[in-house]
Amino acid sequence: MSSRFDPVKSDKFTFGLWTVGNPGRDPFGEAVRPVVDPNHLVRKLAECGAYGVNLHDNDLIPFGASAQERDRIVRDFKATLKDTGMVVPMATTNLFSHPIFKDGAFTANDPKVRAFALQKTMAAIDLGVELGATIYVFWGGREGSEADACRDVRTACKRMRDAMDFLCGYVKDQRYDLRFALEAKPNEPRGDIYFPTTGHMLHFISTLQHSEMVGVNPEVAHETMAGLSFVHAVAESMAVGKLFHIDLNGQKIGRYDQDLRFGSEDQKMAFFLVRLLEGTGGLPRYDGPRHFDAHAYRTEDEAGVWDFARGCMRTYKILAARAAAFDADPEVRALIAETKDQALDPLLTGGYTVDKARALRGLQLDATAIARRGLGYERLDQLTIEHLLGARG
Ligand code: GLT
Ligand code: MN
Ligand code: MN
Repeated sequence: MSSRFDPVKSDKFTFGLWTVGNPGRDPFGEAVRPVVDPNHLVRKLAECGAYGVNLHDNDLIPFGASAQERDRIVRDFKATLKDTGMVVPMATTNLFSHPIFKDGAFTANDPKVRAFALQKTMAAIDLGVELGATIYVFWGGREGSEADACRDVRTACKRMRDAMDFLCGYVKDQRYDLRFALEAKPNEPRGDIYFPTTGHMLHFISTLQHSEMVGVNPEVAHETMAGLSFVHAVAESMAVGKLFHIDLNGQKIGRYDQDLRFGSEDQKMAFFLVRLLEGTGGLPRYDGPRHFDAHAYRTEDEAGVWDFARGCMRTYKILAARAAAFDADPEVRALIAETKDQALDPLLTGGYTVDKARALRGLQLDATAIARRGLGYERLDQLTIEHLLGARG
């Protein structure tokens, strides 16, 4: 039986090949599921109602494959995409699995490693564009250190900037319709990863030669690992027009990168996140793909993987419905209605003028009276909880 929460293509839900294809290996144990053919994953995702699939170069093309092998794999994969109506909105490079990247890729001390990383990324960009990607993600999992004496962090920053400037130039030179999205993570697999949060990335982007084509790809788990508010990170990225892509999953604070089913942890955060992305609060919505970068519990067989995938998408849609009901609730609207003041508002926007400064100095503001007023946020938060738990709306 279908329900209104079952995903459909227009929801724009996507999964990485590495997510539903994750065989469940962890630092303490072997794989618990077989490695599955990417074409099968695409067919099953399409059946589940997904819109698209994302990939690293080596999720599809084995490392070191010959040119003929590559072309055959790409031909078959394109046929599967066509058959299923699935798209590839995002692609990325695996710059972390091969031992050559043990000291980093773009920031490694050995120039040969940095050259190899650029060479591999140019080829992976060509592959992504050939499959239709318009977003290219950079997650620098190995760009970091344990023995900090190995390089000055400023040197690492410069190397990262050189790599981004070069690759932006490559994309422009090829006339590709492709934008970059940088993904932060505080640690794991390195002791400390450079540019550990979305905030660091946003500033780094402002230092690039072609900053207009570079944005961020924040991930729930990564910002939560850093103890930060994911919703704030996403909103601040949107506020400066830099939310180019998003990695949705679940994470308990203070743990290793869990990449759990979306909405399986911290439902209040997930509620505010979906509300933000869907724009039910009134500001513009995010219209890019809703990408789940998560994987099924290690306890699952293949059937459990598809339960996991459907679960991510259904929870998103359930939260979207809850957010819409919340923002339509008259009591909520009354509590968060913006206070308008025709005299003051013009003084508080649009920057400095001498006249504004004079007017502000002359205002009679009764701090004690203003401070006495309660704001009703206890009631507002309780309404949030009641909507979230389905007791209202
Ligand atoms: C890896 C990582 C993810 C990144 C992927 C893109 S690879 O699975 O844990 O967070 O988004 O490189
Ligand atoms: Mn991710
Ligand atoms: Mn993660």
